[in-house]
Amino acid sequence: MRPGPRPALLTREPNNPILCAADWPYPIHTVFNPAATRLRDGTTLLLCRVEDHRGHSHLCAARSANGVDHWVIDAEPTMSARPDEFPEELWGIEDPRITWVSELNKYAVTYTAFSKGGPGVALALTEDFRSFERLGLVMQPDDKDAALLPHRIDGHWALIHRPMHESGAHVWISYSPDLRNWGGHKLVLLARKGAWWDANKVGLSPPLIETERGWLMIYHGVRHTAAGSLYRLGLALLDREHPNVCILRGDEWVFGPEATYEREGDVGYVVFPCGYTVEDDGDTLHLYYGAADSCVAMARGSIKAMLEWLDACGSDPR
Ligand code: BMA
Repeated sequence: MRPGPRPALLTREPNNPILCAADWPYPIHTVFNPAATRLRDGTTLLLCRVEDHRGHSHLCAARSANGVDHWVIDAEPTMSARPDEFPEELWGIEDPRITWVSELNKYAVTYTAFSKGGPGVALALTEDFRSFERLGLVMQPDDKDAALLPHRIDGHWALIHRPMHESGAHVWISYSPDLRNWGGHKLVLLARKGAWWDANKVGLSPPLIETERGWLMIYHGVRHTAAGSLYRLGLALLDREHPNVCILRGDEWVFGPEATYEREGDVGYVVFPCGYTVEDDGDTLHLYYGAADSCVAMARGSIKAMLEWLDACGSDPR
């Protein structure tokens, strides 16, 4: 055990929550679990999951110069479910993640498409967050928490995702030559067992963060209790050339629901990030997360400090 107080690797923005339903230009029930990216001009774009009064979700973009306030929200849904052409979207589209793919000069948006067959992973490409080219379901149900890596690994695209299995919900990676056909499936991160905070169910939170040391993964772990589920965040590091290999994993969670807006809402005790941006210093992370499935909040962290924490407190799970 390491002596001293737990380091605060993520610090909440004092003005949290930064976005809520009352901010929306049209009637909505809740807004949460946003994807994030910085556009070429430095603007922060959040692609938020918005739940309507049927309980169905769509995606809506909010833009801000500083990534904290003065959000300009699209006047209408930015990306709505289109169940007529894509039946897998019958009950809505949820929890997007954005990856800038320089080879394609496009953003890849992975999201959960929800329908009678369960939640599956869908992929769309966009240049401007106004029109979207759908590639359809890339991972069949039950599967979610997916993000594309920003470039090919050994000639193949790579997708992190989280299929469900009776042995637990673990993080996997799959490879594709063309973004349509996927194979080479490999297990990346196992949910632990028993009393652990990340027992039985883990999943990728925002897309992987590429560093010189490897791919930094912020993942969520779910603890089932008599009162419900507790969603917390942990850290792992994946090998740079072989992202299926986890080289370091922390034992302790680094962020969990503490603030009132994280503990009270439609689904209390949930922090659920789907996106981050990196400031101009190349190190300061803005982590955007849904709080209690009800609003959007932000926390700041340092990539360097997270890697140092993994060096000090993590271990090689192999
Ligand atoms: C997960 C996802 C998230 C949600 C979380 C807590 O399974 O569906 O969208 O925030 O549960 O309800």
